[in-house]
Amino acid sequence: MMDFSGEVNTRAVLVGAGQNRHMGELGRLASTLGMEVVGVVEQARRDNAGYIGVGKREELRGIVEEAGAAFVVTDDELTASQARRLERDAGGNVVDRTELIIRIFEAHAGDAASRLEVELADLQYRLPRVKGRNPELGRLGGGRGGSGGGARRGSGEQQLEYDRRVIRRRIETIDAKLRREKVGREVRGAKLKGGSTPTVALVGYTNAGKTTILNALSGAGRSTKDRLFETLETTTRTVEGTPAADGSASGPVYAPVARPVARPVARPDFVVTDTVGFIRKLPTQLVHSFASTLEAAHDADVRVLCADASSEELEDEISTVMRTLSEGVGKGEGGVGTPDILCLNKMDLVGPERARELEAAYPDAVFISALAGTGPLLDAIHREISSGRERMEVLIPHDEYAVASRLYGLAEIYGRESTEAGIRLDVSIPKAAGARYARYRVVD
Ligand SMILES: Nc1nc2c(ncn2[C@@H]2O[C@H](COP(=O)(O)OP(=O)(O)OP(=O)(O)O)[C@@H](O)[C@H]2O)c(=O)[nH]1
Ligand SMILES: [Mg+2]
Repeated sequence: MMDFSGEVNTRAVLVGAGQNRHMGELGRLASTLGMEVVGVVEQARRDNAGYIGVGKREELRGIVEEAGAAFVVTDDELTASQARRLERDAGGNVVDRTELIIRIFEAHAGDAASRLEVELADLQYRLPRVKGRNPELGRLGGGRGGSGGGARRGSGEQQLEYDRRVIRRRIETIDAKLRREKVGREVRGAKLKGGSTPTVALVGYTNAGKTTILNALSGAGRSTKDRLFETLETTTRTVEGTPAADGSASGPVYAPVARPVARPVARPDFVVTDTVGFIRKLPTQLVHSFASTLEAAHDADVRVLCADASSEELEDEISTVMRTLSEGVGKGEGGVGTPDILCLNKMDLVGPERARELEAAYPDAVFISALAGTGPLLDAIHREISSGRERMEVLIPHDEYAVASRLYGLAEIYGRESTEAGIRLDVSIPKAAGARYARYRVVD
């Protein structure tokens, strides 16, 4: 494995070919791994043999030598032969975009499951690229058995076959293990679904601020960093029902049903899930690392697409996320449902003119700065939650406080009055839970 830290030479030259180049992002990926970008070479046309044309490879060699670069980093995944040719002609250690992202995942993987997912991606990446110990030696070994073509088969090729077999076997073992874990997750998920607490999934491009939003909503202390793929596990936290803004939730506040108040005095709990960020040209080998992200998006009652409003590539980043949600990663399951809320974050970094542009371009979006507060997002989430809800008035006898406290967990409460017969509540609750409270319903 390569070591990008310490005293080693971390200088890298970036190379991009074809129309779909994103050198700024490639630079951020490289520096996330600790590389120092010392040069950029681009070509509008992609060369099949060596990624960039033969003349450009010459030019690249000059830049690599002059800068004393150790790495050449390409913006696309290369085949084994493209990488070999580029390395031969340009010098430096060729690292393609896929390997770069897999290495970042490897460096950031925190728990056993995500390490296993990354190992699988790494093996799948390496399988078609195994070079035997030294294939050239196979020719020298001479005819050890067999005739004709068989005469070429020497120790180099046998080693190659052996290496591939070992990799394939390890792939099968990990694949089986991850499959078993997925079934376990589904069973647990189905149990959770049995409850009526609404679920919210935060999805989006890497570095959009999803974890910062989760922390702001729930008071969790998950790590956030200005680097790509900081989060590699989905995490779920409860956001407790917000009490009334005026702090009078416990007092006798009551609004008549006939005159609905704009804001409920109490809101239900929900659970919010932070997920792994997406990126363009997402390596298909990482399909397992995104499985639980796609599951979370699929299972959620409310999907929030978080985006970095200050990004110059905002539109492209939103459409990358939309596409990944609908098509999946590699052979992964897509079609997980479209987002319910578009949340444009980091508005503190956006000037007033651009802000007006964004408001015109995304009229339904919620604009926040997660560092300053998530109020508008919280309102939007509760609005979405309520849309699957039913408004009713109930009277719960004083001795049935277990019923009342269960109701507090899932209801938006618009009015509350303590009467002799019990506590009278004007609530909105999930339609699915409506039947359970039918017998407390007050019909005037
Ligand atoms: N200025 C500003 N910075 C923000 C805001 N929200 C998040 N950030 C910063 O943006 C960086 C990325 O935030 P994260 O919450 O880690 O982003 P993420 O979407 O979870 O990223 P990944 O886990 O890598 O996919 C961090 O440095 C945050 O402090 C915001 O509203 N304004
Ligand atoms: Mg994160």
